Amino acid sequence: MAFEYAPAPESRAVVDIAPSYGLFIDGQFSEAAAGKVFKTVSPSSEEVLSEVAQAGAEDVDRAVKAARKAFEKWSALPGAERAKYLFRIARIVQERSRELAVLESLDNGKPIRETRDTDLPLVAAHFFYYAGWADKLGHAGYGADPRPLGVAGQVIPWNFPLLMLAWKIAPALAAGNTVVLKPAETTPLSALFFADICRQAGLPKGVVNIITGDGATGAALVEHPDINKVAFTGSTEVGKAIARSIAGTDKKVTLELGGKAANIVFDDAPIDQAVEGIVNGIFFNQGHVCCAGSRLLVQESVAEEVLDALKRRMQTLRVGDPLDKNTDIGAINSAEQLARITELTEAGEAEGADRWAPACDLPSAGFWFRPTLFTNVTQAHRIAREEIFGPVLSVLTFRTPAEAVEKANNTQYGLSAGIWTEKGSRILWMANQLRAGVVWANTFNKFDPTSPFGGYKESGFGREGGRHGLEAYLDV
Ligand code: TXE
Repeated sequence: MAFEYAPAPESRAVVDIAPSYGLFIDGQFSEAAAGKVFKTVSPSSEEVLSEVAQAGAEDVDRAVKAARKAFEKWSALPGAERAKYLFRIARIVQERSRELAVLESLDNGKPIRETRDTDLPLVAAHFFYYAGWADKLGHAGYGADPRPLGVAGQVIPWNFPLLMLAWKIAPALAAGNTVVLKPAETTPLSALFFADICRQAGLPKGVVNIITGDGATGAALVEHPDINKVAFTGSTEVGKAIARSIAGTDKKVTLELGGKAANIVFDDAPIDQAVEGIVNGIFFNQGHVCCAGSRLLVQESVAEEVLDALKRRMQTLRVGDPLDKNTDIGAINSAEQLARITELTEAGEAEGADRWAPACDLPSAGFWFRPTLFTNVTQAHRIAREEIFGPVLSVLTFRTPAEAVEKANNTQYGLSAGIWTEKGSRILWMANQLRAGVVWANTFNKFDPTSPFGGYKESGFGREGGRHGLEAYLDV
């Protein structure tokens, strides 16, 4: 009898979620001035996890004032002192990573294997990395004494809640700024747990403030006159609205927006390895990834072979309970996102593309979507142009490298791309031709705190990560 490895599901009991949370302002949790709250639910069960304060303009103002007051002392601290706090935060994240991984999987819906093995290690790595810069800003290549910008207003999405927080808070603090951060309305909990980590690390009050709320809260933060820097990750539509709203002010801004990445497979690529890369490219994190490889461009001569292997592999993907260590694809983050994915996939069928998905049982409660493949896709189809932000892959073919480049670049976006080939010279040529901020070769969705990340075209501007990520928080 074949032995099937079935580890026990991760225990929900490792995380203690309070029935309600306030806003974290000036080192204290407090209710919103208007007393408003909203519920955060687990997308895999629709269970209400907690009730969270809904910040209004008055609360935003209080948080910005706290950050402004804290800025004077924080920016004047020697870099080595700021580094100590960041190192301490990184270590506490490591110590509490099991608890945080379960929390993130509950609130977001992503598989525990991903929160445990990808999100949490990267969160700690970003704090360690930027801690290392805090006393070396004079050596970053921006002059002997680069200055922090002041108070940063940061708005993050729901797809990597804690990791997006780390991308934004770690470089801001290392450079001497203070922050007011707003997590997304469907995933506020890990940011609130992070507030507790700041207290545990003894971070001076007001250096990090967490305000929970919706788009209106985000807009109030971005438009607050005493913010010096806006950092936003989210939809291209909201990114453009933010750019318009701060035009004419002296606020600095970085925007990390949508994508429609091409994952390009040449006929000399090792097929099995490429298939793993295609699967990782689009099904990692349910495809809720701005740099997801959502368009597969496969060379015509191997298209049939690649698609056969891909379908076989997709049949083995397990969709279900995020806390089950066997799960490959978790829950879709919200009913709204599920509706968006459903609408676009229906449009794909209506426009004449062929839809395929492996048979699999989906849980009755919660928000779910089968891993889905579209063939017979043309560049004019909506599913080839618009960001679906779900586990849905659109397949196109090409004959020559030049045609691959032309198709890959035929998009309003320019965040990432992947190339699968044995030829080093082709990788270098393609990487130079592709209008994408990140180009992966024979891998996909690899992240590292030392590398800058960001987009061309409507995928946004500015870079996060690496030395360039520091520049976004310095007057140079
Ligand atoms: O994004 P929003 P949504 C894309 C993806 C997805 C679509 C919609 O295609 O299907 O966007 O997702 C805050 N001023 N991405 O509706 O609305 C909001 O509260 C200031 C790609 O969730 O952009 C949340 O905290 N802030 C993306 C954050 O912006 C505002 C990740 C993102 O929400 C605001 C997420 C306003 N006017 C979605 N309106 C990526 N680049 O990774 C909303 N917000």
